[in-house]
Amino acid sequence: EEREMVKYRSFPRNFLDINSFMDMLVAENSNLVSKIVIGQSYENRPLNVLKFSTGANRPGMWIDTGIHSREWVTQASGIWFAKKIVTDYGRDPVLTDILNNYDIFLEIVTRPLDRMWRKTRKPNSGSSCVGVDPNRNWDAGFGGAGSSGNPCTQTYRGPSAHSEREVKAIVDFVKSHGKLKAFVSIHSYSQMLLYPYGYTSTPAKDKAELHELARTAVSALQSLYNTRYTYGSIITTIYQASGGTIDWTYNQGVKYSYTFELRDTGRYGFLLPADQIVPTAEETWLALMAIMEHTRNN
Ligand code: ING
Ligand code: ZN
Repeated sequence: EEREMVKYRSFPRNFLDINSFMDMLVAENSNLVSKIVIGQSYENRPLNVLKFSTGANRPGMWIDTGIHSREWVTQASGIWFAKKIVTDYGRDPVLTDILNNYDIFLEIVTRPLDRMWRKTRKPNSGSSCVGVDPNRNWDAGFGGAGSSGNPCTQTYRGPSAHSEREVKAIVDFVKSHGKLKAFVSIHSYSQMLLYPYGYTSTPAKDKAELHELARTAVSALQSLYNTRYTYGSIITTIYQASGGTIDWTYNQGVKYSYTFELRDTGRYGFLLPADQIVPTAEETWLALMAIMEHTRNN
């Protein structure tokens, strides 16, 4: 139990750190956790996903953190969730039942050195600016308003949908899995729980259910430290954004597609103080459990 914390006096942060954290978690819980590689990054690092599974051919639920690397509280929360899952399996009846019926996939994307980096690492031809926004690169309203064609902006959509290996790897995984029932992509900051759509103001066909579940999830989250979240569709709650992750997964038939924007609302923003990491992960877990429990029941 305490061994990781001895080795990691703080949270694992870089690729090698997170990779060894994953390997240790797998070694100590091999009945429950394995590490799968869904592709390679532009820098040829493996795109590792933790798979929590207690049986074959189960439907799945997906969680990703750190798709935008500067959103540091999200990768740290991902690590906390991984520990929480192995600790609570067999102890928490709801999580145990979820894992007896569903696999959970958790991708914790690792970070480049630049503290404020958001995009992928691929150079853009004809430009000195590097990278594509991995949350504008999906084939859902690709190229529309709320994304940019300029490689030097933070919301550059890339030359074509799924041009980025990091995006294409998840696309291929979602398609080949075929039975994902929930897809939660975790960003920061703004304290919001968002559901499709971002590229259009046409309501999602499951909007009423997604809205009600978001309400339940944010009230579970708030119950711990009174952290207040707003919730609603992307376009009505944060801003118009096209080519976003969960719009694509939702259009693929993954009904419970959500994006979190974790703490805070802007006081510290991406530079959230370290003493808020664990509280953020703890409260977010309550919302994730609400989403996973609802998914299991439906
Ligand atoms: N915010 C998200 C962004 O990529 C978002 C908001 C969520 C857009 C879901 C589209 C879909 O702009 C951050 N902080 O990255
Ligand atoms: Zn983000």
